[in-house]
Amino acid sequence: MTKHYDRFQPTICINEDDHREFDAIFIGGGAAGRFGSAYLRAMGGRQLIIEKGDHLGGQCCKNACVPHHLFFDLTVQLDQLRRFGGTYVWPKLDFKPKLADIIQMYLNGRENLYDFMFEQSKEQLGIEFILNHEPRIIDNHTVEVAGRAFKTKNIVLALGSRPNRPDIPGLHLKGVIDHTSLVEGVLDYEPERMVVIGGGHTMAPYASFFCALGMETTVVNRSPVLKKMDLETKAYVLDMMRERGVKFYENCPPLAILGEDRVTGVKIRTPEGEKVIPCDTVFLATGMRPNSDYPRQALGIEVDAKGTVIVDEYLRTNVPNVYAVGDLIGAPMEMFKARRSGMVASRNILGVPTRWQVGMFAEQFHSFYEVTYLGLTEEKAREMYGDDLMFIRMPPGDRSIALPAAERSITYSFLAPELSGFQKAIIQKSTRKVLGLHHVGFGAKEGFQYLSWIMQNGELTIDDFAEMNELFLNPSHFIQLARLRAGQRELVNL
Ligand code: KPC
Ligand code: COM
Repeated sequence: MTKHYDRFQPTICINEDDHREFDAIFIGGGAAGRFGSAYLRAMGGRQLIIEKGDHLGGQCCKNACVPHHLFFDLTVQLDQLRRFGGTYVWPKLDFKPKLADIIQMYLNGRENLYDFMFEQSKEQLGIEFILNHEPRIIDNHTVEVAGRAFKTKNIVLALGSRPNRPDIPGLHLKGVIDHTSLVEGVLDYEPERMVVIGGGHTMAPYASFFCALGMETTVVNRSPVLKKMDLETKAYVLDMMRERGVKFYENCPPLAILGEDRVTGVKIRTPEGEKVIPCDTVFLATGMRPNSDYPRQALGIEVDAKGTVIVDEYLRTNVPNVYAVGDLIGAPMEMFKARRSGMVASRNILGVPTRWQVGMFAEQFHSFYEVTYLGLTEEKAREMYGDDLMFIRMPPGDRSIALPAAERSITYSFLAPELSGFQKAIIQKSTRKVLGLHHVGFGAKEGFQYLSWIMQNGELTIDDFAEMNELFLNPSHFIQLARLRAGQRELVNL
């Protein structure tokens, strides 16, 4: 691929022939800043991104979404190779994959992505930007870069977040990493025993990946893991991780990371007393913290106790003409939130008043499967609607049924049916409304993006499902399964 820029050089991509004042300077060129900029520019405004890092696209391509999707893909391939290697179409896995090699593969490919971010932003989108320069915010209309003062009508803070450090001793030890340092190649050895601390959407994919690479992998969390999930669906996810060898200590607070110079173990509190889990590496998956310190100092931006920038419904901060977007404004720290909030700030800046509403969205993470869920859990639905509920499950009870079966899961359904996935729809009987959808498998997350939109903007009923056109075999099965029952006046579980 052609190289469009040298990421080690400071870069100033400004249209010096355009003498208009900037409508907005975006501080930070991640997903929020880049999409906010693209949208503002598309509406006819003038913007400038100032990014102190060496690329556009932020953490997504640096160390977050992109590597973790790559690692997920490798996790699934390795899972199949380990399980089926030497039979049918699979060669025997006769070497030990190395984490260091995979990180290097990622880093090599990342250059292409950075380059594309540059090229698309500059040539296709016509965005103006500065890279590899630290911005200095002078006031709410002035930002200085490399001795040059840029005037702007508005500032949009898009500074992202960084990993939270839990409050336990031993974080400084060699071998304590997180998803950001992992891809910086901080490990000069191949980990064999990994403890993952945390219980959320970062824990599951990384624990699965480490396990798939052949590491002895243990998850430790102070409270239950995957707290937001429907319990039955969560049980499937955890069973499937355990089946591959991941060990879990839920409700076991980590007390200390042990070691002299490098990590040797993690001390935890269990109901039976304290316990040490020996390991050579600790992976922190303990959440993210907004990068709000600088704007707080420079402009007096108001933040809460977690460092989240406080914004109104138009994404305005307490300082006039200063907006905040993306991870800075708190949960959900997700891609859609970053990109959409950038867009909403731009609309407001250019005089199209737009309220920021997160709205209904599907939660999604990886384990050895894609896990996607939307709407109510069974527990919540029972609390709200009692017995006025109907359920569709696949498999309907006995996991040895070779369903679900579709992209990727069909291989399991023929060779190891109990591993082919799990899904559940929760429907209110009286109104026939779909309240919750839960899916563990492959390929369904695509559909959930649209389902969340439908559920948010009206309602989705079992009868609507029956009218949809499924692409058989399809990963989510909700359409055909719903149709098997939709003819009933009085809905019965499936
Ligand atoms: C995945 C799958 O549904 C395969 S076979 C199902 C046939 S039917 O239930 O009649 O649509
Ligand atoms: C993708 C980054 S890696 S962005 O959201 O397109 O800017």
